[in-house]
Amino acid sequence: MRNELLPDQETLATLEAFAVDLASGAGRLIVTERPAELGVGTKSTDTDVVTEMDERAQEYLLGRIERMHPDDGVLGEEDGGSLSAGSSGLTWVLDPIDGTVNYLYGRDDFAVSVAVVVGDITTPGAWWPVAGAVAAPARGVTFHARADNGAFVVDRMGRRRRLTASSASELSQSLVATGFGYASEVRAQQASVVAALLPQVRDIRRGGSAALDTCDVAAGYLDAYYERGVHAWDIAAGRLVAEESGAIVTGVSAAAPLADGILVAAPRLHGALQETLMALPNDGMMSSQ
Ligand code: LIP
Repeated sequence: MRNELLPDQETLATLEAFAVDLASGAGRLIVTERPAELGVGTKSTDTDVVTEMDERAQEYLLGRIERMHPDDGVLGEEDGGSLSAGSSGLTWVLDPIDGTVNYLYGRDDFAVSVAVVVGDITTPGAWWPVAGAVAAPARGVTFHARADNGAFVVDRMGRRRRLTASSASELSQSLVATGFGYASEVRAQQASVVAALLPQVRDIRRGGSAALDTCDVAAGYLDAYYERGVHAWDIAAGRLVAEESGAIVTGVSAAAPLADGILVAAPRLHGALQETLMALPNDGMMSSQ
């Protein structure tokens, strides 16, 4: 199904370049135009924050996509997750600031995630990212990929490196990232899962950005990342970067990404980690779009 929907490589190259330009441009905006007094609101809980720069970055992204690709669909985090369907068969999936709490606190691990997908973005297992970029302005890098062409990271000097997921195969030697929802009752359940996993792995990391955790597996900076409760906009671009690096991307226990969260792992580690996670108590997070 994916291959039937895949645009040709020339089109994909153009889409990838546009995704890089969009993510990098929004990344510059949220850093250079951040006001001294940052306006902050909340969403699902009082710790689920949205800043005025999340909204400005999404306006920037939507405006450029509307001008260049008026017939494409759009799914943006700050639209309350509402899908604006298009007629072209392409849907842009946007997280204007992923790792918003890190951005709020002045920590470096935040990113702008821009992906373009084919298929039905509202149904896990029925959509496939075909081009995308994750810009991490405080790190000075942008990760990017297009289908069947490999994954890359480019730095602020313009140096570009192909990404390859790690060769890790032993759970006890693996560096695993995860993340937690914003609701306290869910966090308590997620804590019990990570507490059971911790003695079985090298160590755990909690970075705060699903987009960067996913790209970090692609780059070999992590051996795996799992999280329940993330949304398509958090991981759509990072999923493609990871898949093109040779990493395996599935649900936590399901085959389809986002059917029950996401699991991104080095190819020789994925099976053992998924088996271990399946044996741990489910943290109760429902499927997410
Ligand atoms: C974040 C995710 C992260 C998760 C955080 C938060 P946001 O997205 O990228 O993986 O653990 O709780 O959901 O809210 O910064 O766009």
